[in-house]
Amino acid sequence: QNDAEVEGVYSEIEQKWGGLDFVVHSVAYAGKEELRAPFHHTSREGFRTALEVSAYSLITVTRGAVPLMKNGGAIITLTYLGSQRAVPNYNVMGVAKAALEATVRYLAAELGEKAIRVNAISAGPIRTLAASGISNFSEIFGIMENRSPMHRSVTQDEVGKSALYMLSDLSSGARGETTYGATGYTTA
Ligand code: IMJ
Repeated sequence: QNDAEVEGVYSEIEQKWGGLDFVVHSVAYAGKEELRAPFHHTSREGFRTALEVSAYSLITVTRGAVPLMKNGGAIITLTYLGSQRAVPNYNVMGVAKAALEATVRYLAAELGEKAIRVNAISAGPIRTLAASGISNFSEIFGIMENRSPMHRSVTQDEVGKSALYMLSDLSSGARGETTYGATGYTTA
């Protein structure tokens, strides 16, 4: 939420390295209440915070990175299927991720001429701090293990490999995409 802090990081990178090849944007936040209460009770303030931290921040992070990507570069962000489907309790985070995925498309369209690629990875549910305290998380895990073609949930290593693809020349044709690394659950 602090643009000056982000700019500070980039000026340090500029001084130390003189340029930048890629950025991983991996930040999201919604108030606890917003993830628990009925969605139609989402407050104006809760909506604003979730969208600002989870979607607008990609614009701030990209704006600072562009001048450093002198020979082009790659920017990725992390998203979740709750942007496309109504997932129980994901609530305003789903709205924020939909905004994030649209932001990826607009940034990708604009930065194509600078050879900067912007894409998103939609990982499946992973047991992390961001997943802790979610009431029906085990249930969501179970559904994934039942329905996905491989009958298991996605691993952190698999998300890492998708990131490697998106950040490297292997994905030179990918722009503005949301790639699903969720062991095929999305299409099953
Ligand atoms: C988060 C909430 C509800 C359902 C959820 C999740 N499902 C999954 C997540 C089904 C997979 C995890 N996820 C993809 C997220 O993007 C989580 C974001 C998040 C988590 C918290 C928890 C602590 C808090 N605020 C948060 N804001 C965003 O206070």
